[in-house]
Amino acid sequence: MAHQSIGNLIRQEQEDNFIILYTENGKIRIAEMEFGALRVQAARGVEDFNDFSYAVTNTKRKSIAIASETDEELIIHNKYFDTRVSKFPLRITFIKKDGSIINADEPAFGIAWDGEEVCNYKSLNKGEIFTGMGEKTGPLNKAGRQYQHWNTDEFGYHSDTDPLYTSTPFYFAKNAKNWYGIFLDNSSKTTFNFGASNHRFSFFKAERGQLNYYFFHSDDPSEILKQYCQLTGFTAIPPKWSLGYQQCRYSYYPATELLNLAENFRDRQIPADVLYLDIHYMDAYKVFTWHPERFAQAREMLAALKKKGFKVVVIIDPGVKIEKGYSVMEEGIKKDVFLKYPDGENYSGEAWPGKIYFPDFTKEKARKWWANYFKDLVEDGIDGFWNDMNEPAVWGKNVPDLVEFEYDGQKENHKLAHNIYGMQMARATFEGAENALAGKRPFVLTRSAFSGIQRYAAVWTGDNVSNEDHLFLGARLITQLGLAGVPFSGNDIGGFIGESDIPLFRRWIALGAFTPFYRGHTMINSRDAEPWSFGEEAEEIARNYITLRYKLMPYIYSCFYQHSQDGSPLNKALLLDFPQDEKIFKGEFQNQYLFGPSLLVCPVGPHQSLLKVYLPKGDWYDFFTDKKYKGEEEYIIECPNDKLPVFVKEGAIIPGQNPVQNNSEKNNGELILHLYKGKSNSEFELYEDDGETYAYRNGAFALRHIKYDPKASSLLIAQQKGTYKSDFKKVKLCLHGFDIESLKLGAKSLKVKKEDFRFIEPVSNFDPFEDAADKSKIIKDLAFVNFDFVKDEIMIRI
Ligand code: MIG
Repeated sequence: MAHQSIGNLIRQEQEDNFIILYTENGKIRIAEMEFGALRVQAARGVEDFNDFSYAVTNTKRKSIAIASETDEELIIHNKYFDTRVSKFPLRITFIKKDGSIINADEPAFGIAWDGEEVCNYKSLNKGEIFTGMGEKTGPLNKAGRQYQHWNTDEFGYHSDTDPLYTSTPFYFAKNAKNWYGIFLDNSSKTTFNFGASNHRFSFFKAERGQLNYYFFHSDDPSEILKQYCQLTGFTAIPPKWSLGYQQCRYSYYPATELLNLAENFRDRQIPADVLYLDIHYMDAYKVFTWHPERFAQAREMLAALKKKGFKVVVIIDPGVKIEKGYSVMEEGIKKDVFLKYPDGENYSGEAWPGKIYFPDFTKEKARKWWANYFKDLVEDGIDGFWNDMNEPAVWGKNVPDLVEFEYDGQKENHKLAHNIYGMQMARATFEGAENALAGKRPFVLTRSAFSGIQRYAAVWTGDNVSNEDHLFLGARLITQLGLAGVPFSGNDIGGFIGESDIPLFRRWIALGAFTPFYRGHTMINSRDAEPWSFGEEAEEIARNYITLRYKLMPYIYSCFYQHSQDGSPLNKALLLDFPQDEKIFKGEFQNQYLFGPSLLVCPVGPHQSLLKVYLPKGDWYDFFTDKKYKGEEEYIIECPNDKLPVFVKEGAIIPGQNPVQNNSEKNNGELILHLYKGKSNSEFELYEDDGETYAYRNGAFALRHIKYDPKASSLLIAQQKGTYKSDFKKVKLCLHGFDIESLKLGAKSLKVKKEDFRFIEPVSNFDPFEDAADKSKIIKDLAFVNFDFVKDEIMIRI
């Protein structure tokens, strides 16, 4: 029989903060991680436990003990839940403190092996919700589906294609009222079955390597995500320029084309920060070279672009062209850094450059060798790096399973290393860039990834298609990546394959403004897809939304700070804030997400002039008109061409600034602080620093805790923490939803009189922040006032 269960418990040991349970056919080891997750490992027969992990950075364990034991079972307690181990056969059940079962091994199958494969069957519960999983297609609720992790270059994928480019084997699930998370830390081909086979079980299995999973539980799913990030890492605050609008195509060349592009953006007053060089910048697609004619004067071009406030990111593919005399290849051979067959011959595949060798990024020596090449590009004036083809992708073929990888001392083959390759390439790229940039923060973008990638790179969702399906699917993928600990992701605005048209482009460029990574990109030989390529109306919409993005930059930048503290993603799945509201999973509402803590974004299709939206609990304001809506209701919203439905949560505190043309340009010193009337306390951490160096790690940041207390009618802007000299000198306070007549405005320690306030008359359809000259719409209950943004705390009575 192929199926071999873990069997009965024979004896147990406690050692070194582990509980080790010996069974008939193997052993289980249980540990409680410093931040609350419970780790379960299984080893077969007399095998040792293998602790090696590329994903996990924090391996600290708490002390663990068996709290009670009977003939039948063992009980282990931790702060968040209890674990029951039944002995005959060994089965694990996680139980909430109130006695309800969160998650249990399927009684008949539990943990079992089948050949090299290891599988954990879990009881499936009625109505159980499965979600998260990162870059996985299908609906937000993945119940009834099966997914596989095997990083794949999937050109023109569909809304149900699986697998795609990245593997983050971490899911959220909800059994009755109980949320839990499971992270299977195994880089081989893994399968997750969420009740796709029957009504009896869900399962996760790995083709190779050990069962090694982490179980998380909290009533607050944000806490689960935080614990996952505490285990696998956070994204450090990115360079501010990488949060601006970015323009790519396959490919811009020669140099004059980039200069024209830059001029176009500035002339048209469409803010932008980054231009991209796709594969045609290289000489015969040889990595770390410049094309001798197209970019004969790369340095001059880069210097000119810099003057206009543009950064440049270049694509870096893993394959190294096999060509006599090509120094990168020759050095690579000398240093012995390429992947090999078991007989010692270098493995070669084929991609853009023709025949290529692949660096073994799971080998430290290879990562160091690779990292060294970034100095020249940085010296030339390149600012960021874009890793593509790192699944790795080989023309029409798969890397054979027997190809050997160093796997940092583990000596593994392709079966276990495949899913980790892209992440280790991004790591080597990040380390090289960091070293070369001498104190500036690197920006790396990757297509392929594994759990933990958030420590090194932003992720984009590869070769999507110019159609409505992808607009919606893209929103879900980004939100799900957020649930997999990746806060910095995006998709090709307008779609990569095929051609966007006017209606699609205007919707997508608007939506993209509310995604973390905001980049337009398109395929070779397709029509132009820059913000001005779809006619005047679309250009106007693009300008307005891109400008709005820059006005929101203090909010967006602060959200990245927040992620680095608690793991909260930028595209925030609604389940994180509304964990008991299952309506958010309904097909018609599943694309909605929060952008940061306060903005509810409702993606709308190119031909939808009306959109049905669902507003969860609380009061909401239309971002553009301030119209108030009651939560837990559905609404039909009118969506003219220029309107993306965005709603603001009551109590929201949203810091903004004047529009700038790029993020290297300083704002005018006015903090535009928007406050939306609410019923309960709310707060926001306003974060600033120099936007490009690591000086913040030595205290050079400006952090202001802002707190709104409606019962006390107060808004408190606490004293600044940190030594960075704030870019803001005064505050313009915009009050939304307040009854102006009864407003008692005043500020402690500030000489402000009621006359200092004046009412403003926004709002253009595009821009809630506009102190509009045209008095088209008058919002009566919006007022602003200027304060000196002194170092002291500011208390405002409202
Ligand atoms: O075989 O570098 O997903 O963004 O423009 C295609 C060319 C290789 C795939 C990437 C795409 C990029 C393209 N690349």
